[in-house]
Amino acid sequence: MAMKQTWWKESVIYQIYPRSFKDSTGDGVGDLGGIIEKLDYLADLGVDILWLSPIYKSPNDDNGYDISDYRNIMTEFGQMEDFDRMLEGIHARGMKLMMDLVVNHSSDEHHWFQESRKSKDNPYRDYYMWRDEKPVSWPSFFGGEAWEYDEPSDSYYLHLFSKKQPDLNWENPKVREEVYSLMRFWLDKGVDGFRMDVIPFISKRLDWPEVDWNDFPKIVEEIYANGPRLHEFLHEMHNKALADYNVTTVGEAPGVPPQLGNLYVGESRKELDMIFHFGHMFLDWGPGGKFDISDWDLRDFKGVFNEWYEALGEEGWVSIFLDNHDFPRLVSRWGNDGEYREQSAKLLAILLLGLRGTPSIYQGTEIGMTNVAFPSIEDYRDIETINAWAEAKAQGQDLDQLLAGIHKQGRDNVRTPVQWDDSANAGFTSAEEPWIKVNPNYPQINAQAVLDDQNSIFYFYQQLLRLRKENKTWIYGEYEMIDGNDEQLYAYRRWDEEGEYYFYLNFSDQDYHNLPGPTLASMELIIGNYPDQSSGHLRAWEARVYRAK
Ligand code: TEU
Repeated sequence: MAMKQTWWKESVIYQIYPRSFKDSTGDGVGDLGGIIEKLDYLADLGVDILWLSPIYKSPNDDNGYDISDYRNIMTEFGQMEDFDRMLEGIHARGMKLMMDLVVNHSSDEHHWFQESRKSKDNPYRDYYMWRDEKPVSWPSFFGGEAWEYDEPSDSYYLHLFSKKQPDLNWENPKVREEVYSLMRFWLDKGVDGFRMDVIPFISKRLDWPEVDWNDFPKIVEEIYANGPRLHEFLHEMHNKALADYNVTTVGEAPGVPPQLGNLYVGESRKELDMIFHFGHMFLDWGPGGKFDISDWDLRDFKGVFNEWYEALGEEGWVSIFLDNHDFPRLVSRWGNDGEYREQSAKLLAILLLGLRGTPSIYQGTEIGMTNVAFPSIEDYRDIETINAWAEAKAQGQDLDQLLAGIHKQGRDNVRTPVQWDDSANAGFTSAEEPWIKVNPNYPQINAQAVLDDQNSIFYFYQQLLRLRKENKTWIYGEYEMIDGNDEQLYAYRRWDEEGEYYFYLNFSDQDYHNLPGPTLASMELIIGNYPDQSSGHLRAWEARVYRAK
């Protein structure tokens, strides 16, 4: 069966975290005006779809992932006029806009919840998940219990994330109609699609099973995600909100194993176009969770991509990401952000754009931004980090060790302001203090510096984006790992009737000899990350792509 060809498979996504992108008003917080200022920069890079983390009204308990009004813009980000101007600017440059849709939960400050909590007979009561008795104990993502006691009606509500993010009750048809209606509101304004936050969680297990708090990934997969009515809801959403528009969707899919993938994105299912799969995101979590550092192994990393490729076949599609606003900087996590920062950033660029799937580039990746290590907890802003700290402190745990974990895995690693130039606060804001400190490495690592250097990471991305566009083999071609699952090398072949490409990526500070595949001399070099590419072996973090003649 031939794979269906379509625009969103051929596109590249660029994710903007608006709070940290660019401040145009001088209040220390990024905003829509800042995005407008940088549209030429993004068009020049060559990306197709801008995905914006939430820009709706929000009290910002979780930086906008707690929405109090789905039809208005967050005060610090601007007004609806700014939104309209931004959308026009995006379309004028031939790009598209993807909004973040956060409908597993709302903010507790949304008027639905304000009503809902008033009394058991309030018309909005069933918009959320309420229980009269203390329910079975479930862990929340941000620490503590997922059930919260609420005084006014003497009962408990569910919040898988913070207690200011109550979970919506999708069993209630009125809730579903509200969601479809707000989706149509934005689609009618002309947006081109949605990235759907924790969408596999919307159908709850109403038998409320007991869980083992020590195995969080298992709870996510078996209890929180993939609930009994999930696919019925997604199908209904497709019919009632999406089918009439030429738009695209990508579901954030933690807890979805490869064998369930095509239930979400199989073409015949009419649910979602793509999902972000998560297997590789947990490889370096220890038994104590994300801040419990453990090593990752390239063989497992490759295994994740191999399994998804096999599981989806010609039937479904994924979006490929190596970092986003929730996970460490890709070069700090999968590369070497010290001596080989440039080389490893370019190697990862090749991987991101050279697998089968729609690549998603997180802001700042194109300039080689890295993790940050703030010396004090006072400098951190993320609710997940702050809650973990408070919990560890209360339990008398080793706080130095936790800080080391935060340096490696904390979400603020990717939320420091984008480094535009070497002026104060990296040119992000004219305010004295941005909402979160700038990474102190901005004098060396910034957009101005990469734009001034023809060999920079930025232009490498630009070149790769062009290559992917010009070579459909890079997009639709088949994929096969050819390195025998080596622990240092990731080598694979992509091919179709138009061509055959060999990708070689040396994930190591050591040289790599004896490359698998045809002799290098028999092939044509397409791109590589070292200036001189004639050597018969790969040097530290060297990556090359060849075309077979
Ligand atoms: O993330 C969901 C999710 O699974 C993350 O909580 C992830 O596991 C975690 O960040 C790892 O530490 C989405 C959003 O992307 C995230 O920013 C939100 O905080 C969360 O949902 C709640 O809306």
